[in-house]
Amino acid sequence: MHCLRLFLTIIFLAWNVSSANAAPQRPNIILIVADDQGYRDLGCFDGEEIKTPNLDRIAKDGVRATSFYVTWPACTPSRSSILTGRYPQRNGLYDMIRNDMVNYGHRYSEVEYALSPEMTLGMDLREITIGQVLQKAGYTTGVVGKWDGGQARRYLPLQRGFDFFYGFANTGIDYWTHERYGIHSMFRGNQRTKEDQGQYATDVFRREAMRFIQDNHRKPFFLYLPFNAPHSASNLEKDSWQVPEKYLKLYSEPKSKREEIRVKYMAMVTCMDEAIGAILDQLKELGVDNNTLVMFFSDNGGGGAANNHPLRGAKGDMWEGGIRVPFIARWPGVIPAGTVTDEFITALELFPMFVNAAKARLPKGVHYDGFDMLPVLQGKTKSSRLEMFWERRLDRAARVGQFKWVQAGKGGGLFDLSKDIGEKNDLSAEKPEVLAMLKARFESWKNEMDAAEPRGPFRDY
Ligand SMILES: [Ca+2]
Repeated sequence: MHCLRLFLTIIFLAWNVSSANAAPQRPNIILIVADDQGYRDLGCFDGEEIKTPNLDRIAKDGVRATSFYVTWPACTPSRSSILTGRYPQRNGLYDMIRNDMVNYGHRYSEVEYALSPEMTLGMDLREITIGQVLQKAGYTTGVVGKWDGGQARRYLPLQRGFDFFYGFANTGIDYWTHERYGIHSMFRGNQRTKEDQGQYATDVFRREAMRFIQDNHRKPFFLYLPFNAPHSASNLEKDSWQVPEKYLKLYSEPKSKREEIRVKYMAMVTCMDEAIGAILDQLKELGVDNNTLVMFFSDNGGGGAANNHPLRGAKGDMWEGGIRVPFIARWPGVIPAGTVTDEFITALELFPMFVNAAKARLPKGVHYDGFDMLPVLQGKTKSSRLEMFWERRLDRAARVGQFKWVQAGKGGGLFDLSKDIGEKNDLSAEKPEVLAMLKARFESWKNEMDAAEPRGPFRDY
């Protein structure tokens, strides 16, 4: 009898120890990405007029990173790096997949669209996505929202390491019709679907994300949730800023056309924020919120309706306003609550961080451009990132330590970000040796990218 009691006590203690240690082990991972949200368009990033109580809740429960960068100042290449952990110039997807003729009023027929770049180009099939790695490690993987990695079947999420997909695969749609310039674009799995036509895209993505979590919360899951909000709509009517009335009512009546656009944009953000709040509540209700890593950032800097203050420039630019984005992360018990880091980190750090958190392994023989930044988010270590490079056609930029060099159609110069986050004071003449060093570092990176094994769709090989 005594022995049995001792045995039970040991079992009980062992169980207690293992459950106390269970939280940091193989967490669920939810990666939420906004489309074109400004650096200051969150309450927790000093946004005064915008209502984002749930994003602020993530920051309050976790960390806010103020020097987080994406790899490109617009959608497709930035997202390619999230999925592959590699520079766009290395994974091959270093420009937009887009039918530009719509800009000149051209309307595609379905037959013509089927042959167009939007339909036929995609991320090189030799690239290994984070979905593939986590799926292999036993995670259930899902994508809800904007895939933007190619929409021919071979490029769709179900063929790229994901068990579940609901969303669109091109770069933008009308929020209500789910058409892209007249072409119906919503998918469930590999099939286009009209089941939700007429329903607001953000609401539909909220429902599908919650379904995925409900169905898969009993074992580790990875949910990639890239909203198209608050990007403008891609429709022939140029009815750009679409949002349900109830979110508009949360803001005061606009007094000018400019204010009207701003208010609609803010309401789109608030609608997305509410969806994120519903997901946070759901995690708690299901009892998995302590074992779920939730992250949020914008795929590139804010566009015309956004506020990127105090950064210079906007989406499309090599200025900080194009590439430095708001980032927040929450993992209770692992990332300390209410903290801020100004360490130099980027979207390239996500892939290795997810792989380590999932106790998986990085694929062999693949060059990764980032590192596991979890200890940085925890405030335990300094970032090991020393430099970062950007290239968009003829525009280029480099950050090495505190210095940033820009050479672009809209201007350029050398800036000390530690004193001049707004890139106002060009130090080119004052610090020629620093300028020369940054240019040399860029050239070295460029040579490395050119020497990398070529990937489609844009490179000539
Ligand atoms: Ca974008």
